[in-house]
Amino acid sequence: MKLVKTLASALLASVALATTSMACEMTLKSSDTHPDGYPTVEAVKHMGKLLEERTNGRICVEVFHSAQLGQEKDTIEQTKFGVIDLNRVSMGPFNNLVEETKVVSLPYVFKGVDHMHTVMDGPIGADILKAFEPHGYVGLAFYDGGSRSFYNKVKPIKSIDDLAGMKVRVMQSDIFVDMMSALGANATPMPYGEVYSSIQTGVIDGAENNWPSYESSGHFEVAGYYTLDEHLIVPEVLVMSKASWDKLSAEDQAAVRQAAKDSVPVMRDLWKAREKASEEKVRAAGVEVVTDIDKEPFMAAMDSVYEKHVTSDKLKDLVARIRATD
Ligand code: GTR
Repeated sequence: MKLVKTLASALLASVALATTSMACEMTLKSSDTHPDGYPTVEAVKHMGKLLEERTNGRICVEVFHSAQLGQEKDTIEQTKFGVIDLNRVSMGPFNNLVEETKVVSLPYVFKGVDHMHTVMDGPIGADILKAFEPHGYVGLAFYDGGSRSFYNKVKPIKSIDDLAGMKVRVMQSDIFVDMMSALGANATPMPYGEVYSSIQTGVIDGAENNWPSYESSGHFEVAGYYTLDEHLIVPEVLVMSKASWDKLSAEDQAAVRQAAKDSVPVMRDLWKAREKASEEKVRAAGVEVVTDIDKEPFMAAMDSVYEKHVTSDKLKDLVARIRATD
């Protein structure tokens, strides 16, 4: 009897599985470095749900979270070749590939998160999304990445002087390396997934990120000083492989674009809630947070970064347009 029951439930389970996979003619593979439940992961899942509903279950999305498909820089390459269909990454690791992404990765380029939203939701954002296409990607939507601040395990950073000689991990882009040099620190570009152990073993003293990443990565456990200098507000982007995109009908392409667009407000709500929850968790864990930091000297130190990286007319124009946006 027990065997019959087991066989029957196994049969039912396989029928259920077959029904789900049969319904999806196409399953788009999506990558994210963050764990399940993180706002970016949930936003892409939401996008997938919308797409599945709107295509009567023909097109589905499967999100591979927690860097299951690799670290961001590698997944960006795989996305170009269509091995990965969708990818949610920071714009930082795209800097050396898509020039236009550099402008939104410049320190203090935005006046705040609201300003970033206005810029990215408007014509400048539309131009940056389009800029991905000649490089093998279709830019679909921008997500929030909050503002990034420094954390380390040595001492509270209360002024630029405290950063002198510190070894700080940055995302893999020359802008961030030069940003750290301008602040008198030693930049160590490395993949996100290596940061925790590198702080633990002393390869680096600290890194920089937003509240949700500082919390979800566990970095706060090994680097207990966080200074809210908010030097970067780098939006995140959801791209699709141009190779995968070209396999879709015009109608399905429009459905993908719309579903991605519709996931943005959902992401922003999730983000706001997660920022608060992460801050609470980190503070409760006893992290020392420096809030009364004078940002002026940090901003002033960035001139050299702009001089070095904003050289083409295209980038100069984009920066000017961002600055002219209220
Ligand atoms: C996070 C961002 C990730 C990744 C990470 C990093 O804030 O969401 O996409 O870029 O930072 O520092 O590498």
